[in-house]
Amino acid sequence: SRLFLDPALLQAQVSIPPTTVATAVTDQRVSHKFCIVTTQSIMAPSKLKRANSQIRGSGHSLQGSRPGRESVHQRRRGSFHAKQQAVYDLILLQNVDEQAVIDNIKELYDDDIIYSYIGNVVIAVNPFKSLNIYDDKTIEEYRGRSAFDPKLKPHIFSLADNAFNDMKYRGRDQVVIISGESGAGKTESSKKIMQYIAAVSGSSDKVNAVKNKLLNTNPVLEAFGNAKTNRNDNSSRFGKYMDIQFSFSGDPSGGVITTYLLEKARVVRQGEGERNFHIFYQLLASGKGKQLGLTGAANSYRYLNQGQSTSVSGMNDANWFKEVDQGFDFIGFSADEKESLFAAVAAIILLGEAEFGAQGQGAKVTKVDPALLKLLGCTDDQFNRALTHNTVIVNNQQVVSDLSPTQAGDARDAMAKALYDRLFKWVYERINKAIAAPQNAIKAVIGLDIYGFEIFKSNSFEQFCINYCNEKLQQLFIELVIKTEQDEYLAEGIEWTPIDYFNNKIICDLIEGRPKGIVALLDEESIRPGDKSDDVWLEKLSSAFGAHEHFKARTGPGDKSVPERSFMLVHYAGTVSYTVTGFLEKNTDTLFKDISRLMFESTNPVIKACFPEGDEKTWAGASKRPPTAGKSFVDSMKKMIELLNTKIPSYVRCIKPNHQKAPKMMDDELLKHQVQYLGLTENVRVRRAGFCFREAKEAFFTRYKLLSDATYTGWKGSVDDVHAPWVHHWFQILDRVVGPSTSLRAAMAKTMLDQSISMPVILFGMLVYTGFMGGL
Ligand code: AOV
Ligand code: MG
Repeated sequence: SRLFLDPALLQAQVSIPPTTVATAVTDQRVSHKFCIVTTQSIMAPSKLKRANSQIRGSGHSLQGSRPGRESVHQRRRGSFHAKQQAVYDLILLQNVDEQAVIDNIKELYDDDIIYSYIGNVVIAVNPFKSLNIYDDKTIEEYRGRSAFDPKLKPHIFSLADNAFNDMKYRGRDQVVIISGESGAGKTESSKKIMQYIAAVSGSSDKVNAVKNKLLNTNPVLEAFGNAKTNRNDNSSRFGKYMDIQFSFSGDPSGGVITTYLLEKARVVRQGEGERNFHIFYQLLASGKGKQLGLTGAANSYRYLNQGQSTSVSGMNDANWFKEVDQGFDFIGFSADEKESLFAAVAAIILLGEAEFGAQGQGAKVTKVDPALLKLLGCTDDQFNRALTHNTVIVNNQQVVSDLSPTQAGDARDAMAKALYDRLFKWVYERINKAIAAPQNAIKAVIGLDIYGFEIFKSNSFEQFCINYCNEKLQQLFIELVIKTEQDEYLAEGIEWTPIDYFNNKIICDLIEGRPKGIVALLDEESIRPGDKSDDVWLEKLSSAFGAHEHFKARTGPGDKSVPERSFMLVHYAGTVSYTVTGFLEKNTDTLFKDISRLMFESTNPVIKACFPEGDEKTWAGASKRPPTAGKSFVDSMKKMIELLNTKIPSYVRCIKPNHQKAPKMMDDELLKHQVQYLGLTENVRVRRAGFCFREAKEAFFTRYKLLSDATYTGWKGSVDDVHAPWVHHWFQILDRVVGPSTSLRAAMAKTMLDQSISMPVILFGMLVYTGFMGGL
C-alpha cells in the first residue's frame, strides 16, 4: 500500500498545511491498495485551479521563483525564437515533447548546468572539463536539503544526499544505477557519489580510516580494469558493483566489491588508437618496470603497442602509479604482496616477447627473456615444457601431445590473458578482505558502474556481453520507471492514458532466451562433439532468427547488407555488427592444463594462488565441464538484476555531448539519439502524468505520525520501529511533554521535519514553552 502525492504540489511549492495532508492520507475513501493524495482530494476547486495554472499554464510565477535561471531567461528574452525557458526538472516543461526535452538539456548545458531532473532521476551531461561544483562548499549546500529545494541547482549530490538519508534514517538499502554509453560519465558520477557520502558521514579516526580505504579502491581498480579505447580515454573494461556498508549510526564501516567480466582479450590485442590496461604503462613510466627488468619503452613491447598509441594526452602514468602504489598501502596490501603483484604484471609484458619455432613434430621456445623466467618464478625447462605441450586426462591417465609453433603462440596469449584476469580477481578479492565490514553493519548504499554501450569498428564477444549488460539495465529502468508505474495506475483503476514506449525485453530475450537464444545456441555449438566452428553457429543463428526484427544476417552470398562472417543486432541504443570469429573459443575459455601447472608451480606466491587448479593432485577423476563464459555472464546479469530489485533505486542517466571529448560542444544528433534510446521523453510523460511522491502507508505514518491526530491514529507501529536514535528520543519526549493531538505538536513536527531548526533549538523552545504553560 502506497501513498502518492501530486507532483504539482511539491513542484509548485504550494503550501499545504500538514494537517490537511494527514487528513487526506487517512481518508479511507481512496482505493484499497493505495492511499492517494492528489490535488483534487485535498484542495478546494478554486485553489486547485490556481495551483494548476501556476504549473501547467504560463509557468511564469513558478519559474520566476527559481534562481539561476536569470541568465538563460534574459538571454532568451531578446532572442528571436519564443522558446520556453529552461527548467531544472523536465516535469515542469510546458509542452512535453522530444524537442522540448532536447532543447532544455542543451540550454542548461550552454550555461554549464550539466545536471537536470526528471523527478528523482538525474540527467548528467558530460562537461568534458572540470567544473567548480564538487568542492566542500557545494557539498555543504546540498547536505540534508530537499531535492525540490528551489534554491538549489540540480546536482548529483542531491541524489546522493537523498539516498544516504533514506538509508541512514529509514534503514533502507539503496542502489544508484548509473547508465549511459561509453564515455558518458558513469565512472565519474559514481566517484562523485562516493565523494559526497564520504564527506557527509562521520569523521572519527576509525571511520576516516574506513573511508580512506574505500576511496583508494578507485585508483587501484581503475589502473587494473580501465584502458584507453576509441570512445573513452579511461574506459571501464569491467562492470563494478560496490556495496558500501554502514554502521547503525550511518558511518561507513566497510564494503564489498563485485565485478563483472573483465575484457581480458585486450591484454594481447588492442585496436588502432587504443591501449592495454593502464597499469602496464604506469609500471613502465614509474621506474618500477626497470627495477623488475623491463628495459624497453612501452612502444617496444608487442602486448602494449598494437594500437600504436602508448600515451594518453592529459594522463600522467607515472603519477597515477604513485597513487596506485599508495592506494595499495592505504587499503592494507603488504610490501611483499605489492612486489609479487607488480612482478606478475611485468611478467605479462615480457611474455608477449616470447617466440616459438619448429622442432621436429612440435614447437620449441626460440626467444625468452631470462627476466621473464625470474618474474614468473619458473625455470627455463618448466617454461619450455608448458608452452609447447598439451596434456589431457584420458581414463585417468595424462596424455601429452606436441603443439605447433602457432598453437604455442596461442597458448602464450591464452596464458597472458588468464594470468591478467586472475590477477585482477586476486586484487579485488584481496581488497574485499581488507575492506570487509564487521558483522553488525547492516545498511548499504550501492553504486553500480558498468561498462557503457559501445560500438567499435570490429565487435566481438566482449562487446556482445557489454552491450547485453546495458540492455539489461535499460530493461530494469523500463520495468521500474516506465512499465510498473503505468501498470500500477491501471491496476488501481486510476484514470490513466497509456504512454507508449519501446520495451527492449524483446532484445534481452533474443540474447538470453533458453533453449533458443543467441547464447544458448552458442553454448550448444561450443560443447557439441565433433568439429565445431563459429561459422556453423552463425548459420544456426541465421536460420533461427532470420525473421527476428532485431537480428540481421546475410541472406545469401550476394547479400552485402551485413559484413562478412557477422551478424547484426538492433540494440536499444544502436545497431551493432558482431564478427563471429573467436566467439566459440572465448565462450569455452579453456586453459591448457600445462599452463595452469606452470603457474601453480611458480615461486611467486600471488601467481601460485591464482591457479589452484594447476595442482596435479586435483587432476584425477572425471573433470566436470565448467560453465561457458556466455552462460556465466547471463547468470551473473540475472543475479545482479535480482539484487538490484531488492533495493531502493535512484537513477543517473549519463549523456555524452560529443565524440570528440570536447567541452562546450553539443552534437545535436548525438543528443537526440540518446534522448530517444534512454526513453527520456517517455520518462517525463509518465512522471508528469503520475504522482511524484510515493510512499508505503505504514512508513508514512511512522515518519509523519506527529503531524496530526489523524496520522497519529493511523500509525500502528511502536517507537522502536523508528531507526534514527534522535527521532526515537524526540518521539518519547513529545509523547511525554506535549501529549497527542495538540496543534503545538503539529507545528513543532513540521518544523522538525523541515529540518530548518536544529534539535537543540527545538528542545530548548519546547522547555521554555512547557515551562510557560506550567506557570499558567
Ligand atoms: P564512462 O564510465 O561512462 O565510460 P567516464 O566516467 O570514464 O565515462 O567519463 C569519461 C571522461 O569524461 C572522464 O575521464 C572525464 O574526463 C570526463 N568527465 C565525465 N564526467 C565528468 C564530470 N562530471 N566533470 C568533468 N569531467 C567529466 V565507459 O567506462 O567507457 O562506459 O566503459
Ligand atoms: Mg566507466
